[in-house]
Amino acid sequence: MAPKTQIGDLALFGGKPAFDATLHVGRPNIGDQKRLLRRIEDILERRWLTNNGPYVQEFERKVAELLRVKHCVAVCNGTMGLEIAIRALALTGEVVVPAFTFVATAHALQWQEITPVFCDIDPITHNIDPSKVERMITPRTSGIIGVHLWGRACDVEALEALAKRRNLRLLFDAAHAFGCSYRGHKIGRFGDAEVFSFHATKFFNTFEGGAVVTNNDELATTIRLMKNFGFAGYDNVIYVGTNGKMSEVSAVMGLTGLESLDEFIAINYRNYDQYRRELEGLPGVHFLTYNETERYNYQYIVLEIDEAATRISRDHLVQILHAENILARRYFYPGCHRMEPYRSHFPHAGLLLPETERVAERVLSLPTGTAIGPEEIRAICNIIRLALQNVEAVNMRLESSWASREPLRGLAEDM
Ligand code: T4K
Repeated sequence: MAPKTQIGDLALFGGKPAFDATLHVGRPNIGDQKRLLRRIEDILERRWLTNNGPYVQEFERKVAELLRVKHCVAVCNGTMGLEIAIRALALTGEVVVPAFTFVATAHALQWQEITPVFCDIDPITHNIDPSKVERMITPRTSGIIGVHLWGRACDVEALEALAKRRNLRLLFDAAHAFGCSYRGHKIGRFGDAEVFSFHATKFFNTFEGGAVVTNNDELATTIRLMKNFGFAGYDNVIYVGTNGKMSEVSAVMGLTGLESLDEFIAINYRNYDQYRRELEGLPGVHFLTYNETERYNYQYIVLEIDEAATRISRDHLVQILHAENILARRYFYPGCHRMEPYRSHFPHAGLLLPETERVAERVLSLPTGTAIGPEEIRAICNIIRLALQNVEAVNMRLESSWASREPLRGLAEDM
């Protein structure tokens, strides 16, 4: 692929898009297809499709072993995992959560008429700031949910100490953190429970799916009952429950993916490393940093665009990339507190969330995973470099397009 050399080559300004087919941030990783299909044939022959089938049991066993945690309860998606864990922990009233997360974290509470109380983040880690949690606690607070955003662990020690001191339950939304560690231990054993997402867009997926993991025997029993309508045996319902079961076909996708887990992570790391090297030295472009002593899955390539230094906004950069068929995402803009119903419930929440608001204006996620390779990454970085190194000319073109009211190609619907 020939590199673009002048801004007239950018698709937003009339050039040919760099890619004919769209590059996505959440392109699924798929393990050994033959093994997967053999397992699916086996499911069909056995005619056992769901309801705690043998593959789900094997998947739960293998995940628990991998994470060195006592219990893994597989569920149909991460959101349902959160909802069930929240209910099993008997959370009520208010729960402190970060606003800088995917909206499912907040919705899992609101869905059960529990109020998410949004807490600000640490601007470096993007995770909930334990020093700000305490002031959000009221007599109605029953728990805290930390989110290990981008797979980087929360300050678990500080949150555990705070939860203990204030007699609160502590749950972790570990949707991004499968395979990652905190102080040398795989994420999965912390707080009262942790919840993973195995959605198609996660580096490890079960089509749709998730898991609640815990070392608490009683909690695990409750979660198992709740995900299966509350059945404690044939004809015996002892809880209000829901249908949160993982199907056999999801479980075999998971079992097959587990066999390629190290390879997925190695490719994600290779991609991360290439992006970092190719964009190195661009003023105002910051990469997530990782602690060399921990393990990560590197599933999100997250940049922070500091407009004061780049002199082009994150949104204009996204627009330039979209025009090239590079579907960069603004995860997690604009923050849960600016989405409904929270925006209406707490119209001034942003005043207490300055770091969340600042980071949400700057973040940009780029495509990665097994669906792309070094050539695509080189082309993406070439476009970013070209735009940022010719920022004055780019801004002039953008301004004249606005002035003449020409619709700009590649403008995302919500910009
Ligand atoms: N907590 C956190 C912190 C989370 O990030 C999430 C989910 C949850 C909880 C809830 O877990 P789940 O209930 O989802 O298991 C996506 C995912 O749907 C969502 O799972 C994920 N976080 C979130 C960060 O990203 P969207 O609305 O951005 O998805 P969408 O449809 O725009 O897809 C993303 C990109 O991936 C697109 O460019 C298309 C591409 N894609 C998508 C699918 C489904 C593919 O190429 N192939 C596919 O099969 O939320």
